[in-house]
Amino acid sequence: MVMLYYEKRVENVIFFSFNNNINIQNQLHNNERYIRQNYQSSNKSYDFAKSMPTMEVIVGYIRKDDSYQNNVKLKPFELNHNNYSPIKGEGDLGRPVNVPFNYKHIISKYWSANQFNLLASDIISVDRNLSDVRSNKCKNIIYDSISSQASVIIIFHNEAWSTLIRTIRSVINRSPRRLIHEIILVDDASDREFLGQTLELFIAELEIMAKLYRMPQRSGLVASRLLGAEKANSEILIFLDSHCECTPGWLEPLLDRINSKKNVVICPVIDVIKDDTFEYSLGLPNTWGGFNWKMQFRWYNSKIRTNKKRLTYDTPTMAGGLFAIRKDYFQAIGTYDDEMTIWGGENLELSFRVWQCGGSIEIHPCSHVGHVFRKNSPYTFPGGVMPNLNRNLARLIEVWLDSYKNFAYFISPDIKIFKYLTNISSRIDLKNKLHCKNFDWYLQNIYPENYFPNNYTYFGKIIQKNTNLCLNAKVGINGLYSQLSLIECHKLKSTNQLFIFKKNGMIMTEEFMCLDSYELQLKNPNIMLEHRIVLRLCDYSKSSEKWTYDYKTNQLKNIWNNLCLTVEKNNFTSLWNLEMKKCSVTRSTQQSWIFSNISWIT
Ligand code: UD2
Ligand code: MN
Repeated sequence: MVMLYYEKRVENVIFFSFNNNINIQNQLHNNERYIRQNYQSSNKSYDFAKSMPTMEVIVGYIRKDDSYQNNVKLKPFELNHNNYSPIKGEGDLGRPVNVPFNYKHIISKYWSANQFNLLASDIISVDRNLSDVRSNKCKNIIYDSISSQASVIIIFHNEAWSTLIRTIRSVINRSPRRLIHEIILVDDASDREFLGQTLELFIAELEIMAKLYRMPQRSGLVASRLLGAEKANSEILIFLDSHCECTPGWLEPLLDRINSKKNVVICPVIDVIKDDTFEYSLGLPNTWGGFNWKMQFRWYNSKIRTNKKRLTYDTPTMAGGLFAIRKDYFQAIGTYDDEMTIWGGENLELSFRVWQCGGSIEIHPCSHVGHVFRKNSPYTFPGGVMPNLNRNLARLIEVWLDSYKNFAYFISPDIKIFKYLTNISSRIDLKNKLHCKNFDWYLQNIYPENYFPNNYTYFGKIIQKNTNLCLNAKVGINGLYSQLSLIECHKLKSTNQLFIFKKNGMIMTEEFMCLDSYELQLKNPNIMLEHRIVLRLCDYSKSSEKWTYDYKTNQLKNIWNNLCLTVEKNNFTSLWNLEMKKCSVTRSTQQSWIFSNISWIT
């Protein structure tokens, strides 16, 4: 059944090429230069090693409101015109390209078509060099026992020319030839003209075997990757997004880990290629993947997950786009849920499945690949963004969340309707066949940092006793713009007022935020030190994010400073201030808190 389905798609196999040395790139790219001589990158000195690590990225996140998008519709000739026109040295070694102000309008015009700065990408050579960003320890490892080759699978839908080709060239330029069997491109029904014959001619000239398959109709990333995987002829599959750049030494660590462990999904460190300047920027070390209440993938790094016994470290989930896996293991574990359409959900689905069914997901700190992180999706979603995404998430939840299904629906009721519109029986059969463990096991053992209602005393509102005032957490992704306040309790169900009091004493809420207390550093030593309460990204190593609750006095005491959460009225603003004060019976009204347990189980 499944075979037939794909065979139908394969009718469209159109290309197969091998070893031809004529370089036709120049011929293909002698397009009109819209970037004139005066277009130069800034002379700002750039020291890669000293560059500040950044982790401002969002993956697996679609904004429902796209008000900040510019709505310029490009004319077909503009979309189909390939302006790749490299300027020598631009962006070399991952340096940023800074576009002069008078080009801002062009950048903005083309931005929505790709959700990145196409001008910057177009003046950087597709063969740009990148610095070797590995640690010395990584650089010194000699990989001489790797016995298998990889098929690198790159899927794309309406990718820009320069980003797609730079992805391919970076694989070729920075992988030992003996370790790459082939590059497989799968075009998910793009309609940009240069991705047609121009691309075919281009890959015909590549110095390693490259194949291009085309989906007959827009199907989404799962179906495209499945086709690529099926066509791959080597033992190991490596998936990449179509806007990546591999750095020196990226490949060997991935293959090496798979050599010693068969049932592993191994991911490189995903660094950031900035969407505006195309600067290659190192991500924070020890970053790992989790997910939030809405079942969106999230990066975290506040809790160190590195492993003393081996170089790779475990990650509860992966971002989804960049990973290596044995082909036979990929098949044994049930490839992808092939009813997931367009985009989203498949990364968590594969992550849960691999962990719950006996495998592992690991990140290799010695392998670095850059990815252009975008703040929004550039392409259309046939059928609409939310129907596609919510159906995928309903499938994920129905198959893998077990007793936590209702929690996910409690948080995102919009997803629930799709559970009735989609049939998951074949995936349940697979789960039974593989004897997979349940989601509670996964949360406790693989993702103990989770902020799901798991191993907890309370889940619900934190109310000031005898009032209608609730702790309110305004949370931002990666802790940005977060704020804790005491305001009127919401009647509507709002996640801002939901907290989990874990059995380990942590009070956590959405987006990995924790109630924490700290000492305010005052300049004047004669003034008494002040302690504050704050909403912070959970750290997991500090006693200041642990609390005890006294059932008799209803006081909430911080373990680190032994102070109690106290309400003070601000006489100037008439707002309620949250403070940390000595626990005392005389302050009982200001220090009494009630946890209202909310049931999400039914
Ligand atoms: C992340 C992943 C992405 C995928 C996604 C969740 C990384 C770096 N990226 O989002 O791989 O797991 O989360 O689903 O981990 N594409 C198609 N057809 C489509 C839509 C997308 O071929 O209908 C291609 C697209 O050209 C790209 C890849 O799929 O090469 C991933 O799409 P994306 O780059 O928009 O996803 P991203 O990086 O935001
Ligand atoms: Mn991507």
